[in-house]
Amino acid sequence: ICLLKFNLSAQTYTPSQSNLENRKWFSDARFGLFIHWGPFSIPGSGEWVMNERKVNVENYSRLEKFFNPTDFNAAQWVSTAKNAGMKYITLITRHHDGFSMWDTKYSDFNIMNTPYKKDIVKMMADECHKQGIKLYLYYSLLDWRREDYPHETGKTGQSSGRKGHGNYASYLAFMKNQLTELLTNYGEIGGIWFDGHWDQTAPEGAADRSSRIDWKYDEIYGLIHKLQPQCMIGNNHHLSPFSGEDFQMFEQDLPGENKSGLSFQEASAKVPLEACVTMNGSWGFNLTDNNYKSNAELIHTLVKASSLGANLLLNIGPMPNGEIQPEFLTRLSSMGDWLKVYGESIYGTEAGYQKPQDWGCITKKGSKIFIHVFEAKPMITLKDFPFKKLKKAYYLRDNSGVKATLKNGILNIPVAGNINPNDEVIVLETAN
Ligand code: JFZ
Repeated sequence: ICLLKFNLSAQTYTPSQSNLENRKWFSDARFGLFIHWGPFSIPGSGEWVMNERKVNVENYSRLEKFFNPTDFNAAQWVSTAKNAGMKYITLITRHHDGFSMWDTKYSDFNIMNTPYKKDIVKMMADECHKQGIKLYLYYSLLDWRREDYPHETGKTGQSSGRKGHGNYASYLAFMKNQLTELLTNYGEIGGIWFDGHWDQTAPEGAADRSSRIDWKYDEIYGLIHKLQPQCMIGNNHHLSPFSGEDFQMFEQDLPGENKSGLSFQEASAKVPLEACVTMNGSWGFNLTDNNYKSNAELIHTLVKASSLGANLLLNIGPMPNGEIQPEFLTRLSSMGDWLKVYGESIYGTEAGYQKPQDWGCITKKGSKIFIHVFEAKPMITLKDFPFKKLKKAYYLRDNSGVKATLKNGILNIPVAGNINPNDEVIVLETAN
């Protein structure tokens, strides 16, 4: 038995060179745009509307005939992301409702059968490639529509019209066909963002979180890495990364914080990390959610993610007509404005040597330390400073000097007066 175990674990996944390069690119990028959009946006109640309102498959299909986003403009969406300082976009291609946002041969419930009749994934892919932003694709493993998916969520009520316990072999073949389309017809894809694994596990925090079905990830991941070796795989299963996965995500959480109760897993030291967060409380367009985070709060989230060594994937839920609502646009442009001045302290940085503190947090790039101050304080004191010498200390915004001192490993930084309420950054140039 011991030998057998040894042999199995010896077959672990070795990422290709291009995959490792893409991982490094991804970590350096630090900031991306998540887009939850599709026919589920029409009722304005978020992307779970089918499940929450117990809409059966037949009635839900009507949404296909209403989806006509005449104001959708891929060039504008991509430039909005770029102007926000984002380096990649993660687009919903197929959410739990089973609607495909591209021209797929494997399901009729797709964008070509709406009045709009244009391939959204293609338009976004072309525009991303044109504007030099990477495209990642969200793909749901869970399906509320197909009879061959052995669904658990919404087993009663909503799922009426579906019979039996599914046929995973058939469903797996379907997913592989669709993933082959996505990784063949749209140029280079940065990564696949899987979601829905949790449908088959006991809730977060339960002792046994093993899956009720064998997803055959070796086959799915093997196919993806064969079609596009650089393509990174992440899976929102809220567990430590499985073999074959290239990044780890934290839903509505910074790694290690678990404020949402959705991220009990530890941050992996081996793969890039990504926190995904909403701007209000919803992923998909929601007419009643006015719980918007402030500009400062969103910038702090980005900065704290960087200080923990993670990317921030910030979400928008565009409206059914294809417009992005002003509350999202103003927040994105304010983040972009901040990054234009302070981006050096975010892009290409590593985690700081301390966790976020009450006054702010720390990022690092080689021998440069960036002290991010969210609130002015007469003196910030840092113990166990990991460098012997402090060569220079100055404000990143204008290079004006800061009277910081380092003695016996204790660093003192006075931060008085007017500081940028979004986050003021002090650069420390150090040496050993
Ligand atoms: C999932 C999706 O269900 C949601 O619609 C959105 O796309 C988000 C980014 O990802 O969210 C989850 C994930 C896990 C659970 C619930 C929602 N869970 O474990 O119960």
